[in-house]
Amino acid sequence: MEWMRRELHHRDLGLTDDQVVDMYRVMLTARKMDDRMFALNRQGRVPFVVGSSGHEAIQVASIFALDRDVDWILPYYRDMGAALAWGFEPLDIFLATFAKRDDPMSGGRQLPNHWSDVDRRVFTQSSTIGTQYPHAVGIAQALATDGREGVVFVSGGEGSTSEGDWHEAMNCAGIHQLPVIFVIENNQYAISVPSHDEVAGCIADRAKGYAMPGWLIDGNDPLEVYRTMQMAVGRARAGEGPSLIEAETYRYYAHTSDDDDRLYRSREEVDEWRRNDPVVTMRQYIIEERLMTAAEELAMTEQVEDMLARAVVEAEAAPESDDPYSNVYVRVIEPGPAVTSLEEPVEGEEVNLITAVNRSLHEVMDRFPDTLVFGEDVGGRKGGVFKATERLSERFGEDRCFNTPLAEASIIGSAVGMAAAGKRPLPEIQFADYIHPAFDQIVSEVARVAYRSNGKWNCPMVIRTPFGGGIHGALYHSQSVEAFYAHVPGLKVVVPSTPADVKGLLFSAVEDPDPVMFLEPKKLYRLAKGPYPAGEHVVPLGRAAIRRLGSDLTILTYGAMAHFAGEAVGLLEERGIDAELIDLRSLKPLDWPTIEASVQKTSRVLIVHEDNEFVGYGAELAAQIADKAFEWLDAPIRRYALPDLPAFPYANGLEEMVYPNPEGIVEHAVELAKY
Ligand SMILES: Cc1ncc(C[n+]2csc(CCOP(=O)(O)OP(=O)(O)O)c2C)c(N)n1
Repeated sequence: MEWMRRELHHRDLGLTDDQVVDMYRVMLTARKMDDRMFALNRQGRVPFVVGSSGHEAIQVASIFALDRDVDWILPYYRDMGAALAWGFEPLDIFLATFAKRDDPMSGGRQLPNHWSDVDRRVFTQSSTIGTQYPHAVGIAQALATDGREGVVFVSGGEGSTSEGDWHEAMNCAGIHQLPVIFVIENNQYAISVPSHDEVAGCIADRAKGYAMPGWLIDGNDPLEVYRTMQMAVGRARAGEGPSLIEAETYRYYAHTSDDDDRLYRSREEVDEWRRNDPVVTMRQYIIEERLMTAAEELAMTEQVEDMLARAVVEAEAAPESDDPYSNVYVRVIEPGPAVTSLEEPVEGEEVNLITAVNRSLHEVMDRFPDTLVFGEDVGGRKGGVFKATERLSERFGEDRCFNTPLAEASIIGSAVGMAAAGKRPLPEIQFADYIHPAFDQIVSEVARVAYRSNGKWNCPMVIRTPFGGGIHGALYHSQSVEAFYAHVPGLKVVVPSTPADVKGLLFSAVEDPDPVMFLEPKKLYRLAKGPYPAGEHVVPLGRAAIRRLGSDLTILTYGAMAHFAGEAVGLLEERGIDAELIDLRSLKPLDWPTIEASVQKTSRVLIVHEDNEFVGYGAELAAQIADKAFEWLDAPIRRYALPDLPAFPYANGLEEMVYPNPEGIVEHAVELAKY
């Protein structure tokens, strides 16, 4: 391997002598910190560390090209140099390494090096490879929409470019020509997988396909890094769009303290790369250029080492982390008093559910100027496959209601970034059946932002999606997904079943600081009609509605089944059975007091939903009732739900055989009442 002589001079790039010395100081600090961290790990004082040694040039010089007052950064776990250059204090980094209470990034909840700083626009990172890229795009989209200043820097290893999130984010950044700089630190391995088993062709070349320039550079040369970043930053600030930089580099430590790199690379190879050690060559440059004398450099090294030694002592002595509970939600909704009567009837024009969705979106966008509505087919004149977003683009502009590429992970991932940058996103997933590619973004990112940043960041958004069967949508247009998401701490889940509840719950969801899954039973889009209240109408999250008062048994349900159960209770009445019907509306948080009061009154419970019975949402209801209200029961808790089938089959008659219906509800209720 031939290492090229450096041909660049810092003054030609507009860097002052002091800036170059400063750059070197940060690179040196990163290297020394790494050495300390691995030493602490070997001494058994910290359980896990991730190294950055070898990457200092690409990390530190990149940041020097940015504006720390307006730009945003999303550095990945290996970016110690970037973090230090951005202004993270070594003490804070050591507090995170020791996972102490005062770790400002996560309060000891995350592994070390998961950067986060709300004041300095460093968005909280997870450990999931690649998920940060759509976040960066969403932040840039928010900045562009508002005409705000700022460039977004996002980095990752070459392995991360194999993830779909990376491609989706590159595509989206290219489509909108957003001010994002993708920096790929290609250190030749993704854990043990060499880059030739990871990447087909050249990463930088992929930029062309996403309508942006791509540069392949020596990532160990800080001046080359700085020069390339200057070009990328210049483009972004001038509104010329995104850039991709692939920086060839190498890591000197193993992947993490848990990895044994002798199993996949030779000492000779490591030594060869050490001949182009960015810290060593930068030191040579500084001395050759007479920016410092050797004695001054030695004094600087000692000073850095002293400072780090003190930071380690202080961090190790700091109080332990002791709070695993807080910040799952930004707003914890405490259970209210039990609902024991019917709601006051609402007044308004009679509309169907889809009209209510459309009208509510119009009202919400009108009321909250920071809301954005987007998804597949939602923009333009079409206004969604169900017309839920009809005329929103026309009324509020294509900046606030727009089409996205067919890429669910990036629809949700970019919403995370928009929320981080102060917007209230309302992403739409066209059918719940197609939400699965976004599962990772919803579960690992959206739901955890508040918890993992110890409450420093939140992720307010309303994810709307039509779900459920009964419309001959077959296996891929009739799935129910509520159980997947109700299972996830950090999410709230609602299912409206009347036009009035659509409006009331949507306003509550948009005003809530936490992410809300807003599941629309599409069977009811045209079937369910009811008054749409004009003016202020809010249905609080966590409050069920009693649709019929009764004393013989309680039917617990939601969504389309609330509608069918409404028919069933009429039929039951004819048979002399007085059923109470509870429409849960809010699956998480759950209105337990209302359920409990009803069970105490009726002593019999039938749970109805169209999702699978096995580990369905009803299983949780049944478990809670058995657990907390067992003494009140006079009969086993019954469930009426989809058997263990993958959604509803298409052919005439097949769906009807398994889709829960009013007659089936009656049958189950009669049997239960007789028990
Ligand atoms: C989605 C996902 N899959 C797998 C992992 C486990 N994992 C952690 S780091 C890593 C390799 C990443 O390599 P690369 O992106 O090249 O970055 P590097 O660590 O080399 O800097 C893997 C597979 C993960 N964290 N996330």
